[in-house]
Amino acid sequence: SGKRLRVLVDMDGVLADFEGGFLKKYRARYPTEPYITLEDRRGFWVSTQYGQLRSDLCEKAISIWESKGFFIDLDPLPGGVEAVKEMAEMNDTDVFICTSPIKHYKHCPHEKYAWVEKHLGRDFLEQVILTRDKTLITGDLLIDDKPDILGVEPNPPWEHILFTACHNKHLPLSLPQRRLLSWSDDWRAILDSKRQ
Ligand code: BVP
Repeated sequence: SGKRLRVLVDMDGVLADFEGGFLKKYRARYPTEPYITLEDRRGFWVSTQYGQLRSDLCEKAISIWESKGFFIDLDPLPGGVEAVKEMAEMNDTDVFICTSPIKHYKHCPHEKYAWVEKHLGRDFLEQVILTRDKTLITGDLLIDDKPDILGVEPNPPWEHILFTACHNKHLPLSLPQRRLLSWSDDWRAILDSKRQ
């Protein structure tokens, strides 16, 4: 009963393993440079932490995700593709993938669509939203690993569910924010809690 539930699901760090893909390609390209293990990652911005390690490593980090093949090669995070497919099959439920492309647009937007086609199928391309400002998108839930999701709309309609990632797992939860620890966690209960 009631209206349909609209779920927005982030891509990098929620469906696609951005951090793992980054570290693997960074170490392959810069084998003699220092790096930050996933255990030691802090803060959403990889480039910021690498810049703190040594200032020239900021641009070396950026060179990795600006390279052709970076986004399409990202591995799916465990259970994410299956969860999104199951969600999309649920009654009265609409699922959209809501992701921010990098400003270096040569490869990223194309590869994000290609990743969705590869892992979720061609029909799922209908569900892709590329935006740099997620506060403009309406929905009931936004499942995202970024702790602070800001934009021009001061009161976004969605509830942000913080998806746990290597960079945010030590953060104290700013109440009343809820977390999804992984796709093995009870995402169905979170969806049910928002149904009318
Ligand atoms: O396209 C991703 C990677 C990029 O920002 C986007 C985050 O999208 P959402 O997950 O919020 O949808 N990105 C960029 C940088 C540094 C840029 Br300078 C970074 O450190 N981490 C990161 O994810």
